[in-house]
Amino acid sequence: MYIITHHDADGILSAATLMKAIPQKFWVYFSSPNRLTNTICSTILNTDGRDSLYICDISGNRKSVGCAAVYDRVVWLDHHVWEDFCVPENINLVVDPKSKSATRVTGIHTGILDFAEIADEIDTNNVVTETAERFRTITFAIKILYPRQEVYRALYDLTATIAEKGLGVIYRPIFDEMVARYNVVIEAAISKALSTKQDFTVGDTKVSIISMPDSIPIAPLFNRIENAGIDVLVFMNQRIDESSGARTKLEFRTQTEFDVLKIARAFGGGGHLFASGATVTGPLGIEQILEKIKVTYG
Ligand SMILES: [Mn+2]
Repeated sequence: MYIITHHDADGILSAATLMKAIPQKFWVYFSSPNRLTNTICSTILNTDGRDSLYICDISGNRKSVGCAAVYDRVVWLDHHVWEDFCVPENINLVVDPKSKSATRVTGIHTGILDFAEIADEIDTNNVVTETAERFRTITFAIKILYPRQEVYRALYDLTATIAEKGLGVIYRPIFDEMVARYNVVIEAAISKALSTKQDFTVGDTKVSIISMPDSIPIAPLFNRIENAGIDVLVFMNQRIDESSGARTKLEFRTQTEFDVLKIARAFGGGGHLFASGATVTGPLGIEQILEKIKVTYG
């Protein structure tokens, strides 16, 4: 049995829900909207598709759905907004865009709702409990502090331990030092990112663009930006990959409940109405982003 899930807090708790509900050996792969098709293909190389596949917290497109259909049976549990296209009958689509988290969708599907409330808090950026705060911090800390080749192993261990023992394990003292180190690193990264914020008005649309030198989590950064009624907040991160060349990651948020799914779609991405993202191949300038906003909402 295979699980492909998003590498964020909601994805981890979705996978933990499945592992708790179905006591079998799972191979767990962490992926992202941008890499999903590749991830599905790499699991097919190991299985010939003669297996069951669960996909959590990442929406599909024609390509990824086509690849997943190689599996005998697929259960796809998600809460993003899907585009309209045909899905083969061996794929059981369980998608509820009204659900606050994919963990809740997975919980309702399996009858295990242990992690749904914490995932709801985190995925709607409405963290109120200490457990949600600490769990979110630990997931960010693993991704920021661990060497790249150890990140997925660490995320898997966290997922499996939570599935087995519950969320209480995040209070183990071994995480204290990690959280402390993360707080120092993230504080510096947030200050640096905030200093790049530029404000624009495109037609009637208020836009702010923030450049992120390193890939840092959006939520703690977004929460530090004063509410100035910005319709479209753009977080951009440019990276040169050895294999694929220049690549720009875009994340969109809003302070006015503005439909930022539209602009993500215009860049070939997706997500939710008020929180979305896209990955663009090649370098991308601020002028090009503003132009796309103008065309999309004009
Ligand atoms: Mn989610």
